[in-house]
Amino acid sequence: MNKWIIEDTKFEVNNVKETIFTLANGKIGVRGTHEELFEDETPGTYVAGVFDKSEAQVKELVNLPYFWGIRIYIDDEFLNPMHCEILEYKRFLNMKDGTLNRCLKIKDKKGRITTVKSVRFLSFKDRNLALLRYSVIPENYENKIHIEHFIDARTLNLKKTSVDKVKHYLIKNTKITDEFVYTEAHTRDLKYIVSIISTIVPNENILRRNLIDAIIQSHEFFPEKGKEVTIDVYTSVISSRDTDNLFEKNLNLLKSATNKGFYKLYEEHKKEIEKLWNISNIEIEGDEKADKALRFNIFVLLSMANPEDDKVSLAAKGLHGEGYKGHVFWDTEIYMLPFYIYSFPKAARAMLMYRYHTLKAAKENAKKNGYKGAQFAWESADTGDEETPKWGKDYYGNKVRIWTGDIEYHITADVALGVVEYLKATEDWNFFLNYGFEILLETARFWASRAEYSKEKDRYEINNVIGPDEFHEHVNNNFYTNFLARWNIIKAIEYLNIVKEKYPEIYSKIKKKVQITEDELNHWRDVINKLFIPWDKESKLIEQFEGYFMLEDKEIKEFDEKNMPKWPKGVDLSNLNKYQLIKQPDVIMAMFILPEEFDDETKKVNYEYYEKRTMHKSSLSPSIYAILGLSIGNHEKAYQHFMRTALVDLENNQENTEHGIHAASAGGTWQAAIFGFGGMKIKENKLEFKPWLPKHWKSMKFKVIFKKKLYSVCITKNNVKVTEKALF
Ligand code: IFM
Repeated sequence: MNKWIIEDTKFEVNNVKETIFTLANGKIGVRGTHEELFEDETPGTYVAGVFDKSEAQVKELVNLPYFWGIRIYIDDEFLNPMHCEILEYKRFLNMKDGTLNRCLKIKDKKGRITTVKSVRFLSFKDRNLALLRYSVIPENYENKIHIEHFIDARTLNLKKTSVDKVKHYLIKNTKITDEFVYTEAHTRDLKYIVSIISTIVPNENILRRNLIDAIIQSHEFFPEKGKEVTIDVYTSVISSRDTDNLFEKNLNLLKSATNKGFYKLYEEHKKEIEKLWNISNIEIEGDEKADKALRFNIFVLLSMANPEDDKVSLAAKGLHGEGYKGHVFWDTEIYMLPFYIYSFPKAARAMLMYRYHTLKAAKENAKKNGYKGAQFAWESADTGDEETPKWGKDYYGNKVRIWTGDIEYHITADVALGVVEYLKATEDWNFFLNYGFEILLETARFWASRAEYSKEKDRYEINNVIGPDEFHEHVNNNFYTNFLARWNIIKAIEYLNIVKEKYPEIYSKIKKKVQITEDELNHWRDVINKLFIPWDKESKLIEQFEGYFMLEDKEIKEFDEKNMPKWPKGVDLSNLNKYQLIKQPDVIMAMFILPEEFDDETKKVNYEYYEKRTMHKSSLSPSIYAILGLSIGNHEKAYQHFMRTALVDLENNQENTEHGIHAASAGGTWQAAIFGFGGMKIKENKLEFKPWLPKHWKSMKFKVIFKKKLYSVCITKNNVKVTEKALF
């Protein structure tokens, strides 16, 4: 088993594989459809940050023209592989160099045998560049062959749905010359422009045409029997997010790419991706399945980030599909950010800068809802405005109101947590003092205004919320929300004191900018002291929210063939509010995030209670149980949860991988490896490791960047070896 290769051996249309074989470089994402683009495939071409609304409920990441289309004609007759006998087929994603490769040998109805080979990549060096090499071998005939490259502008968002499909762009300014084809997709109401320019090498014998919904450039060959003919398709994609001067800029980019040539571009790309792997690769010796699955999740994480663009962040489904419409959730800060903090801090900073750039929208959001400070949107797109759709479907397919955008407030504290975690591990005070601090203060201010004072109980409460467990809506005093809200205010005051002492000038500047008064700080202190946290320290068991323990109790007893929980008998899926069953960790989530705040016994008691009631209906769930399980010594289950999260897409265990990758689960998988099995944490400003490896694991090796230094860690059964390495 090659540990860098994800293989496909069955030639078919399969929307799940399209997600798994997606290539993305943080700027562009292209789903792994076959080059021919078959009828039932769901092609997806996305550019980070390019959104549009038009008839959709909310803004969506636009599905742009598909630029990697190829068709072969033998004597002007289309050779459709779907109508041929498949003699050989292999497609593989090479995670090491970020290429998608395919080899297909087919026999058509006339007995002609043709081998077609392709390799494609999105450059990690020049993120605008997309390269495709396509070769044809007429194995047993000598006829005229056309290899046609097409850019398909028929793409739609949510193509397979009956009512939600939307065409988000119009094609304009198309130019066809002897040298290239050029086109622009103009998004309909947000007016982003995406410019696509493409050419074929060799550039002789090429016919270029503009059809109604496609541009084609085709190359005519007369090859000898058994002789391979090849074209290289160079495509450059930029958008009005990059420049105003789209045509000239893109033409120059294309020219410089063709001057370098395919091989040099590949080498440059490979060098960049190798640099990333040199830091982020994790090796597990003794468990090939876990080793490869973990690597795939890291590959996904590497594919999504662009350290050069701080006005976009990571979507819940990556650049890999249209699930959740390309929106950014708490998934980024809580699940994915730690990977970047410890392996790719520049990308982590860019993600946090996205929150800084959307702070204005978060402040407006708070104001609109009657609060102070900054309330980050539950789902956000380009501007940071709230983009959660109001309507969705329940488990029976019935139309239901979605309340998360209105009342799933905890994201505001999650963003603040991301800022603090980043600072702790990087000591990037420049970021903190100029941007992060303001986020921390404005989010604390939000919580202080969101907490309602009950005179009767002489306490603050946060009522009518949704916590991380989204089965329960409109609950009062959700443990996670209240705990994190209080933490957020405590941290803001703590850092105010640190900044006051260490950076007095910045302190005065910020105090003025944010306009914090002593009265306000006194109010914050009052909220810290009196915010109700539903935690009975005697029993150790924490109630997820007020009234949770009164709900009907149904424990999970059965699991399906993918080892995922089955609904207990008799559960009404349209009224999950009434059971203690939960979708994903909530109390346990707080313990994962702030582990120092809970003793081992409390963690154990709560883990045992909630684990039996967690349906893992969100892919965000298993990784947290893996990590918590390890911290309390529940090793066997921890491994099971780790494999669930690591295989979420490779085995499609949530049964929705076709809609895009589970990006948070990818981050959670990394965290389960490093914080869980590796037992890594920051203690007294230093890294500490308390590992535990499953019986069959011989070793786990990884690297992390901590406070601008690179450390290589090798964990075996009886030893942890940490070595400092040079950081380039
Ligand atoms: O943010 C998550 C949420 O926690 C559960 N539902 C899916 C969202 C996006 O991944």
